[in-house]
Formats: sequence, C-alpha cells, structure tokens
Amino acid sequence: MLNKDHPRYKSLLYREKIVKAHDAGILADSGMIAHGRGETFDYLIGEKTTPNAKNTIDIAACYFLVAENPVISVNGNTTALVADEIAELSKLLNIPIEINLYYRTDERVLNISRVYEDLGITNLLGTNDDEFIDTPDLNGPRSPVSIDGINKADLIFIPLEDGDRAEKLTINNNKNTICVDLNPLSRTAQTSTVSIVDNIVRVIPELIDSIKKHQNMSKDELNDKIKSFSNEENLSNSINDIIKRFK
Ligand code: PTJ
Repeated sequence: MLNKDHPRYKSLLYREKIVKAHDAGILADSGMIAHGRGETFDYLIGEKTTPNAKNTIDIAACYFLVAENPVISVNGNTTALVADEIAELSKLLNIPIEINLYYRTDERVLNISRVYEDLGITNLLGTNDDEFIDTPDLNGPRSPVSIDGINKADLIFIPLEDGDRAEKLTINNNKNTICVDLNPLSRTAQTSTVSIVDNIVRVIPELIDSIKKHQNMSKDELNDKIKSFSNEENLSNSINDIIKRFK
C-alpha cells in the first residue's frame, strides 16, 4: 500500500501502474525501460508542465479541431498510465482509437482492447489483422496500420512512439503527427509535426481542457494559431528549460 505522504508518491503510483500493466499482459517488457527513461527526463524538467509545453498542448488542441480524420494511436505504456483519459479524449472528439504496438502479439492486443472496451470505446481499430494493410514505407514490427485508422488519417496522435515510425509517418507519408515525448532530443520529438515535451499523465487532462476551451473558435482562428507555431522553436525552448534546471 503506497503512503500518500511519501515525497515521491506520484512517481511510485505510476510505477505501480506500470508494474500492474506488465503483470496483466498489457505492457511490453521494454515498456518498463521506456518508463524509466521518461522518469529521468521528467525529473530534468521539474516534473511539471512548463509554460512552453502548455502552449504546445494548446497548438495540439487546434490541430485536433481542424483535422478531418484524426486518430489516437495507443500502445502499452499509454494504456497503462492514461487509458481513462484517452477514452475521454476519444469520446470528446468522437474519433477512433487505434491499437498500434511496436511489440505486437495477439495476446497484448486482446488485453489492451478489453481495457478500452470496458471504458465504453466502440470505435476501436487495430484489433484484427484483417483490417490491416502494410504500408511500404513502414518496415519493422510496427509496420501494419489500420486501413480506417492511421492509413486514412490526416492527423495521428502518437504518444511514446518509436523514432523510426514517427519519422516515416511524418516525413515519408506526409501526415501531421502530434507526439508526447519527455525527451526533446528523441527522433520522435525531432521529426513530429508537434512535439509535446511533457509527461503523458499530465498532457491528456490538459489537452482535454484545452480542446474544450478552443472548440468554439472558428477554423480560421485555429489555423492562425497553428501557423504561428514553430516546432523547432518549441524543441529549442524545451532543451533550454532543461539547461536552466541544471544551472
Ligand atoms: O507497447 P509497445 O509494444 O508499442 O511498446 C512501447 C514502447 C514505449 C516500449 C516502444 O514504443 C519503445 O521502445 O519506445 P522508446 O523508443 O523507448 O521511446 C519511448 C519514449 O517515450 C522515450 O523517449 C521516453 O523518454 C518517452 N517516455 C517514457 N515515458 C513517458 C515518455 N514520454 C512521455 N510521458 C511518459 N510517461
């Protein structure tokens, strides 16, 4: 039983979620290592959403609101930490969730799909190999994408994505991608259209609030905000935030 007074209570709580998801066959073995790497970067940014990350989340909200076919791609880590919030986001925008795993096995897909079905998600893609197509540009374990999901999407939300994939989706396949990655130097962060450098556990609630705040704005206003954004500047600010902490 975790003690709420422990100075690192939240961190321990998320570790517990990660371990439970591993035991339940949701998290990949490597997901534990990825979580540890994330913790390190979270420590370096002060374990809070920086003003720069908050601004980037607002831009992500604008992208969601102007997109024609957005899709939320989920993996083991995202499901372990924020399944409830992902389900809320999907319902708010009325958009599908695609289970898209790096280490794909039928068992993990089944376990993850049960989590979202129990949360009332009916628009769940990537659960059946028959609906998958192979995208020639995307080789590797994660190459199959759902015909009605990532393949058709103009905007893909990719929390905790691997770099190869993010690069190919964004650059080779000409899609807009929004990633959430605590490491501003990762290839995922460096190649996505919008890179939210913050912890997924803080990002999704903040993103939901931001979408609610922006949803009555006109498409022109939303597009103006999008045009004013530079991901290069965002990443440079994120790196500077870490440097400031070291100083
Ligand atoms: O469930 P699967 O099979 O799709 O596998 C998922 C993992 C995450 C294991 C797989 O995609 C992978 O190996 O990813 P990487 O290459 O380790 O990249 C994960 C990135 O997410 C790293 O840059 C971490 O710093 C970052 N990260 C880890 N935890 C968080 C995070 N970013 C935001 N929030 C977190 N909680």
